[in-house]
Amino acid sequence: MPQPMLKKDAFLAALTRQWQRFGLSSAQQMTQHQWWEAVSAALAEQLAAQPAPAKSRKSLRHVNYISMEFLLGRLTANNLINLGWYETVDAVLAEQNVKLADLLEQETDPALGNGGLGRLAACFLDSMATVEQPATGYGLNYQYGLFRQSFKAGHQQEAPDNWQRESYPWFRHNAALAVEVGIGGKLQKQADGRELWIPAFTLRGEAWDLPVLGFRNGVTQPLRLWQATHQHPFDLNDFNEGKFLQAEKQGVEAAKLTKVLYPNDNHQAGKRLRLMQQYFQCACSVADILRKHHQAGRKIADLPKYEVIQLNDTHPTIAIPEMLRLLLDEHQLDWDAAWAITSKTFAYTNHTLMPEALECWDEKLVRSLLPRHFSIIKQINARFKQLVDQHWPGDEAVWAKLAVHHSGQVRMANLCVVSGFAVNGVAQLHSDLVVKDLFPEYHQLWPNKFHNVTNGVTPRRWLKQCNPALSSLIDTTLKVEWANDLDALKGLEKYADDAGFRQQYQQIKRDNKVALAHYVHSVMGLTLNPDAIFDVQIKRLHEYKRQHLNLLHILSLYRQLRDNPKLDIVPRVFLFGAKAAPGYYLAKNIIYAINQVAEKINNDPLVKDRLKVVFIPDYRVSVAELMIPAADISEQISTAGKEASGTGNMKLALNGALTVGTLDGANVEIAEQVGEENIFIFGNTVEQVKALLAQGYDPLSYRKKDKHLKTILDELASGAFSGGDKHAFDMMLHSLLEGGDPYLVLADFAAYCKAQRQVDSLYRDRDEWTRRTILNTARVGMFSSDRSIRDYQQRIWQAKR
Ligand code: HBZ
Repeated sequence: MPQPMLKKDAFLAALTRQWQRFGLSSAQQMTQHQWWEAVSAALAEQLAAQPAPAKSRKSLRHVNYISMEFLLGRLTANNLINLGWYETVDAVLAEQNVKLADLLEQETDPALGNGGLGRLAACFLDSMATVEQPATGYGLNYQYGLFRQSFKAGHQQEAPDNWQRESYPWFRHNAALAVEVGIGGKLQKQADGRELWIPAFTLRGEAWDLPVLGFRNGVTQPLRLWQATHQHPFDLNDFNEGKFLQAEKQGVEAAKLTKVLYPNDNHQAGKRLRLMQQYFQCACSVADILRKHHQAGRKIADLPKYEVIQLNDTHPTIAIPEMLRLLLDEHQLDWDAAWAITSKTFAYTNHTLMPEALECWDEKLVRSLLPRHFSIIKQINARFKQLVDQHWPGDEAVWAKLAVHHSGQVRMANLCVVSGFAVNGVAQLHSDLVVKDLFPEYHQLWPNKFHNVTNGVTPRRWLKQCNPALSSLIDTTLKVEWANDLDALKGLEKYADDAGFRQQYQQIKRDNKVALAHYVHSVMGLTLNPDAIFDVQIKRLHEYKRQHLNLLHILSLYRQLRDNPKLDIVPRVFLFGAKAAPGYYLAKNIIYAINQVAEKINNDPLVKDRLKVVFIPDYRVSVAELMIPAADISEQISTAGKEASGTGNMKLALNGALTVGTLDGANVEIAEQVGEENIFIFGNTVEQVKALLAQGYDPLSYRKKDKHLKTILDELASGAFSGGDKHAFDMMLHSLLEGGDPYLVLADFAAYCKAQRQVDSLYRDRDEWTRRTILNTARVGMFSSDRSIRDYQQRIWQAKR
């Protein structure tokens, strides 16, 4: 269906209601922030007033995408673009002397996610709406999103991110959809043998909906974020008995539940409140799914015909026993019937192989919070044991590996594999490793359960919105709509050899670099040379992502410049953006090291602007939107086998950065697409990493062999970058050396430096460089999340079962 046009008069009337609501007497009295709020609220109102689109003729299963995280980024600009209303609103506001682009800067990013996993969920919502896959996103409405980051003397500081959800104009509170959720308590055996759960207390989940808009197709679908409140303002019994404070207590506890997003990525902390969050979200979401199914007049046994529940990693796994509980205890189905429904409804996406990120919960914790669920999990486990016993009779070692409940732990990934109909990894290499290294025995049992769906990114936000100049060059060159058909970018290939096109493409990149330089100057007071190579590493800070490998290369260049002040290198600006989990001290130490090295290099007159090191504080979606279009180099340098996919790699290549990367995650597929001559691949492969570790990898031998490397490492330990403090970087250095260098930084150092020399030499040939960047843009169409969603449809959601 075509997107309805914005009715200008109705929009203006809605805008008037907004400034009146602020108690003002004219639009001109609004602050910039009020303008943003008023425009957004007026748009939300216009959107809600649109006629509901005719039901799609396609009989697709409805997808329920449950995720603890949705890293949305600003919505107003994105919604304007998807609605096709940007130009109209821009013109209407210009008549009032207001610049739309300026007021869009007023929006605080809704940062309800940590990194890749949360951002992927946001891209997938956008794509499901665009490809007309009926879907509901289910998440939590955190009061505080991911912490704000600043640096104090080079150290990361965290501050709470109160993003003002109370006044976020895109929210619609749907009071009728509230759900009651019980927690804790005990089980009572009934006369008929059934177990009755008597929860200790009940919470209320309120539904707060954000609209998810397809690209100019009239589709709006909900992202439903649950917010916890107490069930009743007061327990009147307690109140009447004079226990005034206790009467309020339950409410205080409830509000805690959705107060804050846990800031860990790829690490499980095992906290009680986190499990409560998970259960609260799942209970609300499953209840909502069943409510809708029931309201549509459908039979419970038909649930899998109409609904799929896609679990974004194991965080929402508890939805599985919750579904079984409702079918058994509320719908009074027997086990086989309940299991038949559940096991055809759930599908699970794995995002990591790292052992410390695989969720296991202490059985005592599970039992105390969710006694009925624990009992159901034991039942799943017992039944599954029979199957394992048939296949591996008497093999205790296999059972110890495959069990869902074992050694006092509940293993969420195992629960997902055993109870779901599909499991997928997020890039080909990763999906292969999921089968080979993580779940080989499960694969023997159910070979058809395992799939790959390579990640993707939405071209609406990650090209059209963040890089308007390049987008309009592509528009005028291709003269077709590419934003919902990214393969169309192939049409740019032939322009790689067109000098006029190259010149325009290069000019756009330079303008984007100037824009980023302005931002860096405004927040950090640093001046950047837009003719330098902008070398960008943006992602969470993690040992396996190896920001410290990047740092060692920077130190190598700095050493070379001091050894030979006339050294001819292309000027480079190294840009970092990364948050470290607050309790991840080694990651924080790496941030500190980068900042200290930056301070020294940026102030050394000998360097003469040939090197700059910039750690941009508070990296977030809106900062990514500035950095990605300005990047020349995309650093994707994780230890092979550790990065499940990566998605920043796709965004950067799409915007014409050349990748320096290992054969890890989706880098492998990016290399296949763009061609090996258009990417800088280096370092040990997965097999080589395994072999090195098997033969007893010794980082100290690399330091011994490589004098230059030794000099750099010694200088870090000398206090030269830390005001004489020889221990400032002990944690990082210990990990790299005596700590055994678990991520093989030293083993890849020489190859990395070599790849960087190739970058330097290629950049001198501006034509050839630009040619290759154009080929990157032209050839990464498959990394549109629209393609990922179609893969999910074909392989998982709509596949014959
Ligand atoms: O998911 C990331 C992967 O590291 C990355 O390779 C992949 O591209 C991306 C999307 O598939 N994983 C995460 O971002 N993981 C988390 O953020 C996370 C958050 C909370 C946890 C565990 C992991 O408890």
